[in-house]
Amino acid sequence: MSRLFQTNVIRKVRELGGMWDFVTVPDGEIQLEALEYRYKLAVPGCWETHPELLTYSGRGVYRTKVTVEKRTSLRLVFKGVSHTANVFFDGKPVARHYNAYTAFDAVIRDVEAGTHELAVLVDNSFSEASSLHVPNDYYTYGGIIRPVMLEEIQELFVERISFTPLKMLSPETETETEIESETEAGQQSAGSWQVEIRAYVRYPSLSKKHTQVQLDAKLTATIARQTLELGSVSLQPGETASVGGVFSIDQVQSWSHENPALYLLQVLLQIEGQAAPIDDLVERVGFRTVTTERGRIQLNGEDIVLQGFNRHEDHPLTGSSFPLPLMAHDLQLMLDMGSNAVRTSHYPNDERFLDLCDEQGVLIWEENHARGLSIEQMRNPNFIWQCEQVNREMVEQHFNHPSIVIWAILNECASDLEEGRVHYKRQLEQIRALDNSRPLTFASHHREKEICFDLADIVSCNLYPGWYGDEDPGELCDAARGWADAAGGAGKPMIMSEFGGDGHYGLRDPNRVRGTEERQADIIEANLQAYTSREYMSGMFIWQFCDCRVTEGTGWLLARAGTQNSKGIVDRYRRPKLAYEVVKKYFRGKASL
Ligand code: ADA
Repeated sequence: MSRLFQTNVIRKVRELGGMWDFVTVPDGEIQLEALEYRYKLAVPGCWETHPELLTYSGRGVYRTKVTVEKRTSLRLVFKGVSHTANVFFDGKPVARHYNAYTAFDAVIRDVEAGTHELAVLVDNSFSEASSLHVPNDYYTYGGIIRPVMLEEIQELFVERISFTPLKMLSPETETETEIESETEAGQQSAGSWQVEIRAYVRYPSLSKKHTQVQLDAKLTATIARQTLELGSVSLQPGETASVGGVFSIDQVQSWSHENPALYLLQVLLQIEGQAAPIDDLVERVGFRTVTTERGRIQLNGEDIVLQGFNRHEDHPLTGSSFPLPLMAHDLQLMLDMGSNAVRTSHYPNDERFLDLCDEQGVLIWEENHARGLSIEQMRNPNFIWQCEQVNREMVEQHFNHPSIVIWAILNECASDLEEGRVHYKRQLEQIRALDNSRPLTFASHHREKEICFDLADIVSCNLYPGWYGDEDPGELCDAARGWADAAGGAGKPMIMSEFGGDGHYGLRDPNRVRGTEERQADIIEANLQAYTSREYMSGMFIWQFCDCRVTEGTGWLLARAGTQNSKGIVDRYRRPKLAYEVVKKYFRGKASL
């Protein structure tokens, strides 16, 4: 299962999960047909879960069989391969993709009935070819880490939908409504909304034996029992086109943390002159707006304060490949502590986790993939295109999640330098052009040396008072507000995007020295006391939800004890540390208890 709702009613879709053949391969040319597969590995999964591959970094080939009953065109959708994938169908290359945390596809036209071989060469090694996956304070696992879907497609198919809630047209009043996802129909209050809906239609290139042929199709959408005519497209092979417009939708409820109302939006594609639709795509959407005014963040016009965690997709038993129950468990723990928000540090997350957040009303800061890259690392010749690609894929693929309220870029990179600023400006402009409905930010640790706050909508600071320095959190926070105001951030909302300290699970000592659970609890308490009591603060994200594995190496960053970042409020197995109750006290708003 790759989503928490059915994404297609007409298009035939199935998951290619299971045990695939696997073998490690050295660098250089490979002969697929000569490989002898030594292992069976779970897909989705990380190869580090196999006892012989616990620390393996390099290349490996996954293989499975795909059987189709009749001649058809196939679309393979890989939700995440870590970190570089080369895909072969019956021995022929059909796709190549870099970056573990966004999806990509391969379309194969006119596949004959019978059994075919699908092979994926996966590489998780570090080299100049990879500018974003570098040795870092988290682990780059290897493998097909997210689901693989097999779709049977027609000549034209709906590649994606974008749904943008623009404004509430009439307030909610008591009426008969039906929320598609979970709530039962009944007397609820509902209003009408103005939204923009666009459908993107793709006509994959034809194989050589076909002659060029133009196809015309009409697109309709249904949502909340209303049918909308999106318009028509006319396409040549190899082209993609979009169609849509602005519509009013009646009888719907707004999405919020308290009432996360979701609706299914189905787009149908019908070839002109044919009797029935040949393809469809379903998205699940919510009606809400996000704005930044008067130095605050608003959801549907109401000021909100984000209280949550930075979370790495990391688990000792499954690596970065999360089964649904573990995702749900993480979210349940965060909600138990009274959190209403999560930051997907430092990469786009699995869509099922985003789906869970949509359902639970949890607000998401989603960010592109980068952590702590120096200006030298940003000069990697692959950096620009690799960032451009992950930004585009993140925004296009996750556009319809009502839970995502902020897009962010380049955590702790060189935003203190003019040369770095060029990248921040380019990337923020790129994302704004893709989606103008959400505020943008980046997390900075440059204090008074930061020079890019004028480019963002929200100023966000990573500061570690009590851990990397002995400042008072409240005083440092006020100083940070001043630095931000002086650096182009005046009048913008502010978020404390990281704070915390090490707490090694089970290391208890009444002397409360560094590294004990007691000291971590003290640090978290002092920070939360400062940020929850500051009027100008629009959000706070604790570093971090759970301990995570890091790359092993030398230097202060990569030589962490136990090869893990131990600032989690729960350990790698999600066992709560002493700070858990402290967080609960503040996030649940009972700080005086
Ligand atoms: C940084 C960084 C995090 C983590 C943290 C720490 O601010 O953004 O990824 O490395 O510091 O634990 O030091």
